[in-house]
Amino acid sequence: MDTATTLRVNAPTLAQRAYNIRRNAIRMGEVQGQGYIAQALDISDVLAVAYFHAMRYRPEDPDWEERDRFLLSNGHYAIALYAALIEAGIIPEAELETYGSDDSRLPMSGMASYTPGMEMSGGSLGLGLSIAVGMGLGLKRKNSSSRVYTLFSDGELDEGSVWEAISSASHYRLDNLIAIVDVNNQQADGPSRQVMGFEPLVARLEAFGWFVQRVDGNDLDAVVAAFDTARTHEAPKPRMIVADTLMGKGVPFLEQREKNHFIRVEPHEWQLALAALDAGRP
Ligand SMILES: Cc1ncc(C[n+]2csc(CCOP(=O)(O)OP(=O)(O)O)c2C)c(N)n1
Ligand SMILES: [Mg+2]
Repeated sequence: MDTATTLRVNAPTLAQRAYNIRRNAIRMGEVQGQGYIAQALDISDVLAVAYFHAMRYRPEDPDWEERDRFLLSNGHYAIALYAALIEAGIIPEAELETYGSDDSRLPMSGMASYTPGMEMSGGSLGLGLSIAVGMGLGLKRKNSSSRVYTLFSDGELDEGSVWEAISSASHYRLDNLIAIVDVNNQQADGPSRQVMGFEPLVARLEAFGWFVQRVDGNDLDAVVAAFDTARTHEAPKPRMIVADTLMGKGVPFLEQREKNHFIRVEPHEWQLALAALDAGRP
């Protein structure tokens, strides 16, 4: 067995990566005692596939020109992205303890100027897709083979700017753009479909000229297949992955909690959350 083969055999599986991302997020949540934990748990499988299967980047050089870009539009999911960036070795694990504190590089809402690997500041919702369109266009004009990945949330589908970006991405035939929308059916004011209905989402996006796949965003095999197809599909269209997810995924008592948008967890519950996650450890 050569060295490369040995490394591959010993590399953590995607399921282990997703577990580690969830664990990092819970540990950061404990530092503040509250936060967007349920979203971090629902999107960890997608982030594991993005960072450990699909994307091209150099952990030791986050600004490497040839990297694929990952734009987090829903800035309140920063805790999830930090958890993935720590697992990817872009941010040292020790910084986890500083989450949300003064002078930390890990503020509660993502700031591109503070955090290595954070490509945009996304606290004001509805902007990421527009920025991704501009970046995708710019990369094409430079004849770059880098791709732009962007994650946004179902609550952002309420915003007109998102639909403008959806129009312009297909107008410019941005086949280097892969967008993922987290359909967890939750937003600040209640269940997303009740606040502002968006179904039939696949048909709508297809009508706007996108290549669309819809998957269970917590089924790693399905997510891998969707990312692979998004990368290799030949139509000159932007690609959307509609990921249906379960808030709190992996921690049963958080999966069942109502009003999961922003949770406060009692001090003793963090250890229970880690224990519940451990019970399903891959
Ligand atoms: C432009 C803008 N409007 C309102 C907010 C306040 N806000 C923060 S998170 C959020 C909910 C957005 O929906 P979603 O991301 O689907 O919620 P989640 O799935 O995280 O519960 C809102 C309205 C904001 N950050 N930006
Ligand atoms: Mg949501």
